[in-house]
Amino acid sequence: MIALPKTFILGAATAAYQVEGASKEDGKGRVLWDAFLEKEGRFSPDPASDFYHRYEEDIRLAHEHGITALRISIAWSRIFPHGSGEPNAKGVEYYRKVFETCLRYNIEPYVTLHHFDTPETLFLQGDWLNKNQISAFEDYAAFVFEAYHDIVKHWITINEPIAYAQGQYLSGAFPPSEKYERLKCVQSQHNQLVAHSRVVNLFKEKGYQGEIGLVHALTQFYSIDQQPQNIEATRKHDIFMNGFMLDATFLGYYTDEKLTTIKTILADEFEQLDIRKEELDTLKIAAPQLDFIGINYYQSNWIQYHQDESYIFHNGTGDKGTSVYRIAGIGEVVKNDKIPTTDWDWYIYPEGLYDMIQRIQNDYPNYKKMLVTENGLGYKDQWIDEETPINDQVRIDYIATHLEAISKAIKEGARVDGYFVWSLQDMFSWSNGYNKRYGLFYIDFETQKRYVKKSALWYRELAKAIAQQS
Ligand code: BGP
Repeated sequence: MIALPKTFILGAATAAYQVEGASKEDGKGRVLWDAFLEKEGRFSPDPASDFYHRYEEDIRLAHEHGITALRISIAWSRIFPHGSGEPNAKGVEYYRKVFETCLRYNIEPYVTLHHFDTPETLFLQGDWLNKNQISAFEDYAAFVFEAYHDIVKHWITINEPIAYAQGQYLSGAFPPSEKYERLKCVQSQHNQLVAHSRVVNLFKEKGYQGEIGLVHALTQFYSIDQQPQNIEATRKHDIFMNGFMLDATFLGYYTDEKLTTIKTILADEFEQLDIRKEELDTLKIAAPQLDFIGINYYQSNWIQYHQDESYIFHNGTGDKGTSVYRIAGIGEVVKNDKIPTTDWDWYIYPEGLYDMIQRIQNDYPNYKKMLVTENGLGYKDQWIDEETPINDQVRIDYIATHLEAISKAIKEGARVDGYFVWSLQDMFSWSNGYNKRYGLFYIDFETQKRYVKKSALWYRELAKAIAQQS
């Protein structure tokens, strides 16, 4: 058995827009994705895995397979269809039923307030680039805390500020599909960190019971070789994607090293970066009050120097070997033939998770605890027939080796309290659609029937073994 403490939380993760479907039901407002997906015409967010109607079955299945914690996000646009104004009673009632169902099945809900789904009205006004969204987010959070603080004790403000900003303004895979806009990417990160901090401070001021954290997508970067310019490109890449946000999260300010590097990357545009004194004060108050950090770790990347034009090709189809990622003045992701990849060109490297945990321990010794809030394998699972269990041994190997990396870090003194596999069930993937499956449970998207995968059975045995330790 993988050595994990008896108290280790074995959970699973979901996100509202990816599982719920029902995107136009019961007064839900539109989000940034609706028009984008309609226009693209590649795939639809409806019915996704129809969690909106089938949550009871999914929560029961989770319970039956040893899961004791579930990451669920609230769709802001179900509560406030336009981001602010009058709350939508049906949305408020829906999430109460979902959280009550979790508790009935002894599952602790970990609730995310923003998981890539800004209401359309706010998106059209600039999304996180518009500082007014920060107050709207705070008002929404205040309402939601009041509505559910009696039953929800674990909160996550924002899911992956960098991945959202990166998708929107660098790779263009997320609406509004802008590319290579480095300034916007940094500005969005900063504004999200301010919004996060305001909500942490509010939660603590009000004295709610429970914990509040922030989830970061953390990719581990390694230099492709020992050439100084590649080592330097890796350092820059890391600051752009990880270090800038980690400073704000744990220290409550940006260190000179981070700001100087961002200045080098943004060059002339740096002057336009809008970071205000009162915002820095807010970060400073929030940092020591943060109860946990969630790490979403999927992959590591190998980097080399790149000074020419930016060019990104997003492999959103699973055609192996098609990804290209080069950002002028930051670095280029290069091929490393020694490391296996998924069909979407994500490097499978559990050591990177271990290194990331160690890095947080070393660089930010004031952290209180870490949770791995997402980790899992995107795979083209094959359904054979009703009788044959879906054999996803590759997913089991992926999860097991990453849990081994966590186990090693814990043994060496890191405080990592839990693991949430991405994902509970197959669902819709933002820029990839439905053929990139991550679930412990297979969904037939035509019939919406659920099938247990081998990984779910393995997860159940692991949960048992952890719980039965003396
Ligand atoms: C994270 C997101 C999830 C999920 C996951 C897998 O960045 O928080 O919502 O989608 O990545 O990514 P993808 O669906 O692109 O494979």
